[in-house]
Amino acid sequence: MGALLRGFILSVRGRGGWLVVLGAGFSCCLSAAVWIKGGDVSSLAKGESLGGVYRTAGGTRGDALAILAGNGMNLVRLRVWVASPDGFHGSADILPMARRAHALGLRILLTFHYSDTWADPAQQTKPAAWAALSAADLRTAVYSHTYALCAALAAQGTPADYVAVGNEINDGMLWPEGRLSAQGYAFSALAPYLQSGISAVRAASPTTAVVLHIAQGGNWDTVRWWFDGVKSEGVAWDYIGLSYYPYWHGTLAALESTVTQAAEYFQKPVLICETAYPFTLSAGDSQSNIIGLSTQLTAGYPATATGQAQMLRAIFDILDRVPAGRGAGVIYWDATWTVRTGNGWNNIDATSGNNWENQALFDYTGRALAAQAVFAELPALAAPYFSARDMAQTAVCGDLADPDGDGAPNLLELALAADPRVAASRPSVTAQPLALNGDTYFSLIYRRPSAAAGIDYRVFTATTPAGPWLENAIPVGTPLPIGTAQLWTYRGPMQLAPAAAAPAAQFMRIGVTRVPALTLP
Ligand SMILES: [Ca+2]
Ligand SMILES: [Ca+2]
Repeated sequence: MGALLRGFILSVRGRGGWLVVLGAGFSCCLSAAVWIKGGDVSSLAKGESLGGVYRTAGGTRGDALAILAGNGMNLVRLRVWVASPDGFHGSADILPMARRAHALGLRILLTFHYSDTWADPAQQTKPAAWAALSAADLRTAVYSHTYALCAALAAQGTPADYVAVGNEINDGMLWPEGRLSAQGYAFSALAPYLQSGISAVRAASPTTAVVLHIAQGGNWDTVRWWFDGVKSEGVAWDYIGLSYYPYWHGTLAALESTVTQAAEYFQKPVLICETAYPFTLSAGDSQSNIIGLSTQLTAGYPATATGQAQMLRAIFDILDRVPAGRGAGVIYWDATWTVRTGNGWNNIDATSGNNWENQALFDYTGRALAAQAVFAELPALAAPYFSARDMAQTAVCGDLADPDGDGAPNLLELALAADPRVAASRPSVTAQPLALNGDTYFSLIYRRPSAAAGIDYRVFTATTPAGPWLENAIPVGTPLPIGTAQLWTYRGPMQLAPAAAAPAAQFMRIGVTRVPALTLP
């Protein structure tokens, strides 16, 4: 990107003869920050039914979703099983959980397993009720099951923002029919089932973005092979979804290499659908934990509350660096899966224990862990204005895009707290100078960015449109909480000159800069 002050200029004549010129000044390569800061809370409904207790970091008992949302998490991920023997992970608990999440302003991602139990690269067992279906009927079952829940969510006013069709489907799903290794690695065996699920999502909920999700987030060869495979079958999706577990899927450097190449090669946003890291190697119940050995840790990231937070921060930071704003974000698995008798790993065995409690985001006393604070370090700036599908298309959501066709690029509109999809929605265009006590003031409405990353403003003034532009207006307003719109008042430079010598017109230009790099503590 070129020098400062490239691009849009808008002028408005204000009272008192001043000419306000609002311009977007871009001084760096533009890229949006991550916008998905998620936690999987699939365990929560069942855990609460068994008496699960959650607390803030300070120890105050509260609603787990509210605590997570209060710490900056902005999306919940919910697992869908067709008919889980424990009675959870279906519409009966997902619909009310979606209402709770929505009421807290949280986005929703559903992940369909197309199974009655865990589906991952090692198992994709068909639901019992589908076991004897023909291939054609299996496709219909995928459609009907997907459509029913997506439509029910939309009908209650909480449409899923994202839907993952399949969970960690490296080797396909709905084995053996949709299993790649059982079908000569022909993606034509898997594609019809993906198409059925995607068609159902599109029909039930047009604003919902479709995610395709595989494991091996640190293996670019696998990611390229797999997504090339589905693409060659004409499958159309919105987000590349990857699991990245540091102890299984490669180094952080391998993750960065993979997500960066995937975003560029496929020109799609990349979402880490699952990640986790232990805050302790001690177990909270008698069930041994999957990650419980020091040899499974990453050097420099101890199994402590601080180490867990550092790992989550490192992964977010990598996604935030993906060029062109294609690092969509990160979802933590599973944020709320604390020890409760009966809420073990095996959904068909109520006596099973928890094998993941040392990787939750609440400790063994139910207190919120330090890793939750990482969510608040990152902005989620554009998401309020764009749907999840919009965010997959840089022609709509990109900093320089102009979806409402009003001549102002998104970056400027976002900085001025306007909806970039709605022409003439910029409140600050009506900025008017106010003369008071011999000084002149301008009031402009901004959207306040994160302290760590986001949008920065610089205000310049000049006495002629050709400049020179001086960064000399003085902000005198009071900042409001991050993410909110704020009215900020600037004292103009006219007060620097004697009244008689003041020019008849002044020009004010707003430099808007995306701050691309996180500067985290
Ligand atoms: Ca355990
Ligand atoms: Ca515009």
